[in-house]
Formats: sequence, C-alpha cells, structure tokens
Amino acid sequence: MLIRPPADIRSSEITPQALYRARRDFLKATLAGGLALAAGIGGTGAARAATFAELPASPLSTEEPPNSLHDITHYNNFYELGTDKRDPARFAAHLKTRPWSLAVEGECEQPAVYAIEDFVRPHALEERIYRLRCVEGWSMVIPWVGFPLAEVIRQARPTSRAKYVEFTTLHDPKMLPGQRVRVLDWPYVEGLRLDEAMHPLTILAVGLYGEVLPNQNGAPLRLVVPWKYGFKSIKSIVRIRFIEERPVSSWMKAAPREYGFYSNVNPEVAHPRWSQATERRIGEFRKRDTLMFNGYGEQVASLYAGMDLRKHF
Ligand SMILES: Nc1nc2c(c(=O)[nH]1)N[C@H]1C(S)=C(S)[C@@H](COP(=O)(O)O)O[C@H]1N2
Ligand SMILES: [Mo]
Repeated sequence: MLIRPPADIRSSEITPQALYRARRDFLKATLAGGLALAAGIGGTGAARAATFAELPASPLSTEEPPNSLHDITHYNNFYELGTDKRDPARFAAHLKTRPWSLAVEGECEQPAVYAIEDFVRPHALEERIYRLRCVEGWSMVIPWVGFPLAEVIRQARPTSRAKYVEFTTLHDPKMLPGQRVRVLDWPYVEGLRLDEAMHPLTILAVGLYGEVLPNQNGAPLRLVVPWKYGFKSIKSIVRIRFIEERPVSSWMKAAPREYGFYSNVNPEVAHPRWSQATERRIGEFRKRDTLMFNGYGEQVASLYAGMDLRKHF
C-alpha cells in the first residue's frame, strides 16, 4: 500500500495534500464499484482503480473542496443525451465508448488516428482539480484525470498556417439520441486559438475522481478549459483539426449575439439575457462573486493582452 492509513502518519507530517490523498484513496475504495455502473464500462472497480492509482496531484489544482461525485455525475450539460440537467445520467448507457478513435488532422506535419487506449496510460495521466463555471450561472469543482492537450499538439507538429484548433464531438444519433432533435447543428463543434490550446491549464480528460470518465461527463475523452465557460469544454471528442481560419462553434452558430468565440469567464461582460457577475456553486445556497478568468487570471490573462474583452467576448 502506497498511502499509509492516517493513524500511521505523525501529525507533523500531515500536509493538506497528504490529507487530500488519504481522503481520495478512501473515496476511490468506496466509490469504485458504484461508478463502474454509472460509467457503463465493463471490468471490476478494482481493476480500474489500479489503472489510475497513485496519480500525481498537479500543482495547477485549486485547493477548493471538490463537489461530490453524485453532483458531478447527476447535474450535467450534454445536449446529445438530453437537455435537462438530469438527462445525461439517465441516458448515459446509450453511448458506447469502445472502440473509440480520435483523428488529429489538418494543418500539421504528423496527422494521426489514436485509439482511446493510447491515452489511458497511467504514466501520462495526472489529477487536476479545476473549477468549471457554466454560462447559466452555476459552477462545480471537479477532480479531473487527464493530460495536457499540448502533448497531442506537439506530436502532431502543427504547421505555421495552424492558427486555431477545432474539436468535434461524435455524430451518432443511435448512441447520442439527443442528436435526433435539432436543438443545435450537430455534431457539436468547439474551437480554441492555438496558444490557448497549448496552455498548460488546458487538458484532455479521460477520468474524474480517480476513475474512468462517466459517459455523462463526456467519455471517453473531453476537453477541459478551466478559465472559459463550460460550453467550451467539449465532450466525447472524435476529431481535432488544425486550421488557419477561426472555427465557428455550435453555440456561435446557434446564437452569435449571445456566445462569442473566446467565452472567457468574465464577471464584467453580461450575457444579453442575464448577468455573469455571480454564480451558484452546486451544493451551496449563497451565491459567490464570479472571478475574472474563473480565478485563473494570473496564468492566462497574458494570452489576451491588448484585446478588448467586451468586443472579443
Ligand atoms: N458535446 C457536448 N459537449 C458539451 C456540452 C454539450 O451539450 N455537448 N455542454 C457543455 C456545457 S454548456 C457544459 S456547462 C459542460 C458541462 O460538463 P459536465 O457535465 O461534465 O459538468 O459540458 C460542455 N460540453
Ligand atoms: Mo454550460
């Protein structure tokens, strides 16, 4: 056993990280079985706990306490599995995540098709606890399991023409029955500027709470961009493409006045139909003030130096 039980640790050795790791290990042990069912993926809980065991905790993590696994997996936005926040958990089993491949293509010297197994190598993974702030005014703190998107981008060797990265979700109305309804122009598409995509805070997530990603959270592979509104964090990705022109995301296409390309969390720029100055952390009653760049300003503000963020919302 690599993590000693709390009784074995002298109080002088107890750091916040040690406490968190001990608690995480406990959660892993107690939740492994339950999540296996929620994820709809075969295999025993013990086998998967071994897959992600002893993940290095990232210094880029927030110190805030994570939301419960139940909240994280039962209050979702994944329109391909229904538009109600409870729908994705209910319809999660429609989505089959094996086999799964990710095509990396476009303006790059080394295009590739990866199998999902290529990414679920424990040594490449780490745990990052990030805030997710959604445009409708709610937020959560989620312990993601993932790796920097920059690793995939570097392998692809983008050409000098690559200015943007476009991401596309699986298009399969059998597995994603919400795609039978035209609430959006399917498949879901998102985009980042290349430097945003290369930023160390931007990760591809394959799990959460030390376990394989539940389907409702965007299995088997989803983007996490913690300083932007939640809709930029596209789920169940099948294609990453390097392009010269700025991509048009699904939400920009649906409502260009309401959703801009950048979508940085910004308490000073209101959505046309509501203020973005406060948010409700799921599980809390009192509202919090929303922080510029979702609290990640120190790390990312320089990406937007000199830009008018009211214009480039
Ligand atoms: N393909 C796809 N990705 C998506 C969405 C979606 O409807 N379809 N919803 C987005 C929105 S609006 C939010 S807030 C987050 C929610 O992620 P979570 O359910 O893991 O908390 O996923 C984002 N990614
Ligand atoms: Mo959202």
